[in-house]
Amino acid sequence: MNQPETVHGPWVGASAVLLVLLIGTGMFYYQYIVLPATVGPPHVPQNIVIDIVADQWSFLWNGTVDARSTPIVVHVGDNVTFRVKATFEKDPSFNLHGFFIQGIMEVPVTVPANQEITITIVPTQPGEFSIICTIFCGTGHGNMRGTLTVLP
Ligand SMILES: [Cu+2]
Repeated sequence: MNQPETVHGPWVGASAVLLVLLIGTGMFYYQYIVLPATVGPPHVPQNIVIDIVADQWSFLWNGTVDARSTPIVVHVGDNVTFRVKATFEKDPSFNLHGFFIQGIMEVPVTVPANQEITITIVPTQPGEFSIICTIFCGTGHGNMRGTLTVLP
């Protein structure tokens, strides 16, 4: 009486396990590959103001954060205003920095001592963009770099 069940039992169990594995794998990939491309609201563009101190020899944002080790992060379409101030505490024989975001700005902007320069950009494509000083400002000038990360 119970003979058919004992014969087919293992195959039914194996098929069930396979089915669960298949569905599980499908759901796993679905959440990582299919969903992000089709679901989720687009980024709403923001007005962002970022204060930057161009010192010798780094670009510090929000007062103390080195843009070289900690990128400034914005999104495509954001209206990003940089307020840049230059200081020359390590070597006062210089009095000019240059502010340039490669791949985003057309030309560098000169930032003289004791003056605040305002630059507004609207990134149009995602990526990592280098911020560099374009005017020689002392021995550490080559280290005066930073990164602007633009997210989609
Ligand atoms: Cu400089």
